[in-house]
This record gives sequence, structure tokens and C-alpha cells, in this order.
Amino acid sequence: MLRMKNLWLWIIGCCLLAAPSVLNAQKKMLPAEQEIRLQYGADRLGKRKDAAMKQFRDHRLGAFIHWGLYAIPGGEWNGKVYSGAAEWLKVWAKVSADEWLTLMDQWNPTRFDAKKWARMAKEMGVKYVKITTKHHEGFCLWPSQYTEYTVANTPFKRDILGELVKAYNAENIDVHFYFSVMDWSHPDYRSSLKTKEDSIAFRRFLTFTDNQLKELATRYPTVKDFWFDGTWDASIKQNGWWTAHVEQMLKEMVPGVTINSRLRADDYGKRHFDSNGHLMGDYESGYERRLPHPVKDLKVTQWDWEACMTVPENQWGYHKEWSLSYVKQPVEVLERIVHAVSMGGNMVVNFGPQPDGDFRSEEKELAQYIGRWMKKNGEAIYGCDYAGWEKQDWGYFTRKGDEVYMVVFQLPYSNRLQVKTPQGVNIIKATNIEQKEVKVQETARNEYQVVLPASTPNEPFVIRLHIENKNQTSDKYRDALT
Ligand code: JFZ
Repeated sequence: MLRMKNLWLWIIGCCLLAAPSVLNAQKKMLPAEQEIRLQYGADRLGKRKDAAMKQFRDHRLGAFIHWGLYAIPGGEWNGKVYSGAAEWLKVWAKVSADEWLTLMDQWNPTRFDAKKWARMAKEMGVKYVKITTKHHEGFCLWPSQYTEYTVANTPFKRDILGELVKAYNAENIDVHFYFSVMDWSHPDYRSSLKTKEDSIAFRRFLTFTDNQLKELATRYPTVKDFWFDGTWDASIKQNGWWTAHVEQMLKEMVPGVTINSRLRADDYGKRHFDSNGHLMGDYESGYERRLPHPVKDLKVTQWDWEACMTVPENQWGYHKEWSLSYVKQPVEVLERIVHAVSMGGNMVVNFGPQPDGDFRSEEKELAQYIGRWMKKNGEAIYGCDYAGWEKQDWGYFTRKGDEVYMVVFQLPYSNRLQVKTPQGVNIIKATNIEQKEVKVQETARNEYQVVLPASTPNEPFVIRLHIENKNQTSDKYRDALT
């Protein structure tokens, strides 16, 4: 009898033990089985591995340029200053498209000098610049033959985009094209498709957009990336096929070109990530003015991504009153750059040039500050990636092969910086950016303290860790038997 009972207990026990693994196995299998068949979903699983994508990724730091007619009023309309984003002023002040576009008569940026812009970018240490070829207002920075709302029909006449592409490329800086699909100047644009007429008009609009994109790719073949925006309206979400087509068309025209996730919508209107949860486009572009949490959001390290940020709270285009909202200090901008790279992302810092073609002094100072820092410490940014080490309070890790960089933003009273390495990874030596040795002591298994020298730089600084990767840990530390 007793034996029988034991047997039953044994059987039940086995079932209980086995149950979770059976469930897990099922869970692991479910996604593949449940995947919805999509015609316009992700084209690829995982990161792109080709040279052009590697170049995009290795650059890590870029600049954004938002320049258009909105720079002229600079957030002010009929004597009233609007605190919302300057490039949206037409909406805030309820200006008709016709009236807005008469700003073209005032487009005369006499101080515009593409070479100066390129030198500024070079000095800042950015490896690429994203330029608004056309923002929501519809005004084109190139002489498009498909609309009258272009630089060609202004007093200034010059092909701003063409001059910039040439000047940046001469400084070995890649040019990326920002392009807003939503176009407030075009009579055929629709935000939703309610009638048959809407659908017909919108179809014409999509053809117009194709033409403009082909024109850009043909006129400026050195373009390295298209960054789409203004793609959130229902009309576009219902035409996911078109977003997939645009990506394919540009990839055929421009070998290696990269495209952001914001363009895409799948068969069901799902954006960025398709209905199966796979990233569409080459890199995720949803992190805007915010960043993934350095501990909770590590999932972002699985795909390529690029964040962009404004210096004031939310001004992309030039606004006369820069400090209506909080303006980030240069060191805060720097911290966001490092934060992004530490999680395997790129960061693009925005500039909104003045209507005269020059940059406001705050932006010039910011570019210089970042440039000075990058010149000294860029080794810890360019070509670097997520290190895979546990985040510590003093700052961020980045990594390039067997070099792990600590970028220190907070100094502890103890003058010790804690580092925890993954199992099997030992620190052999620590050096500062000038290759001078920095004392590092092992405090426990996979735990170290970097000892700060008596004086530290009065700005964020880098400590380089030389590591060795051992498969088995040494016997020096034995776990206590409990
Ligand atoms: C868009 C534009 O409306 C804005 O003017 C600027 O050009 C910016 C770069 O892009 O604004 C957005 C778009 C998407 C999000 C937020 C602001 N988003 O996904 O959180």
C-alpha cells in the first residue's frame, strides 16, 4: 500500500516537473506557427550585415537639419508667438496653404554658405547629416520639376540641397534625406480616404511622391539614406503596399541605401514593426526626443536604431524664442549621444538654421563643444556598440571588440567606479584616453573598482578597459557552500 502511494507521488511529481518544460517548448514554437502571412511585412529578420549598413551603424553620430519656409516667421505669426514646434506654425496659427506658401517670396538666405555648414559639421565630428528635403509644408529645398513650391521659385533661386550634398560629401560626410510624405501644399493629399474621389486623388498623390523620390535619387546619387516622416495618416496606413514599394524602388535605384522604419506600414496598417513583431525598414526610428531605458529596454540591442533629439524641448525648425522651453546644456546633449551608443543606437542632434542661412550662436557653441569632446574621446563612440555589461551609476559602457569603454558622467565620493564583468571576462588593464594606466582592483569574482586619480577631467571622460575572455572562471573565488 505504502509502495503504491509512493509510486503515485512519483508519477505526479514527474508530471509537475515536466509540465513547465512542455509548456515552454510549446511557447517557443507558437510564434512561428502563428505568424500571419504578410505581403508587405518585414523583408528580413535581424540586422542587415552589408558594408553600407555597417557604415551607417559605425558612424553613430549625425546632425539633423530642419530648414524650410517656417524659419522665416520663426514661431511668430501676426505678432503672436506660438510656443509649439516652429515647423508646425502653419497649423498652430491656422494659416491656409496658399498664404503660407507666399513666404517663398521672402526666401533669401543671403548668408547661406554650404561649405561653412560642412566645416561646422566636420568640426562637430558628425559623420552624416540628415537634411529636410521637404517638410510637411511641401516646400522643396531642391528644384523639383513636379511642383512649383521649390527653391527655384524664390528670390534666392539656388539649389540648396545640391550645394549641401556637394559640400558635405567634400568633407567626407554622408548625406541622408529627410522626406515628409504628408504634404500640406498638395491638393491631392488626403489624411483619410472617405470617398472614391479621395482614393483617386490620393493615388495621384502617391505617383507624385514616387516621382519626387525618383528625382531625388537621380539628381543626388550619393545620398546614403532616406528618413521618412509624415506617414502616420490613415490614408498611408491603408496603403502599406505603397510603403513597401517605395523602399524597394529606392533600394533598386541607390545601392546600399538605408531606410528608416517610419516609412512602413504592413498589410494591416501596422507601423514600424509588422503584425508579426518584425522590424520593417533597416533601422528603428521611433526614439525621438527620448531614449530607451538603459536597463529595462535592452531589447533594442537586437536591431539597428537611430534616435533624434532637439536641443530645446520640441523645436526642430528655427524659433525666434529659443528659451520658451528648457534648452539642454551641451553636456546633456553629449550624455544622450553616449547613452544611445551604449545601447547600440545612433544619435542625431538637430539644428534649425536661421532664415538668413546662418546658425544661431547657441547651436554653433553646441557644435563646438561636441566636436572638442569627440576629437579627444571619439574612440569610445565611433564604431562602438552595446557592451553587454551591467549598467553602473557613473555612466555608460560602449565597446569595440576587446576594448570596453567607460564613459563617466557622475563622480562618486568614494573615488571608485564599480565595474561588474560578465562571467569569464576579466579586466587586465585600465587606461585613460591618453593611454596612461589607471589603477583597477579586483574586489570579488567579476567585480572590480577603477580607482580614480587624484584629479579627474572637469568634463565627462573615458576609461578604456582591456579585457580577456576566458571560458571558465578561475578557482580563486569559490562559492560558499550553504
Ligand atoms: C515629426 C515632425 O512632425 C517634426 O516636425 C519633426 O520633423 C520630427 C523629426 O518628426 O514629428 C514626430 C514624428 C514622430 C514622432 C514624434 C514626432 N513619434 O513617433 O513619436
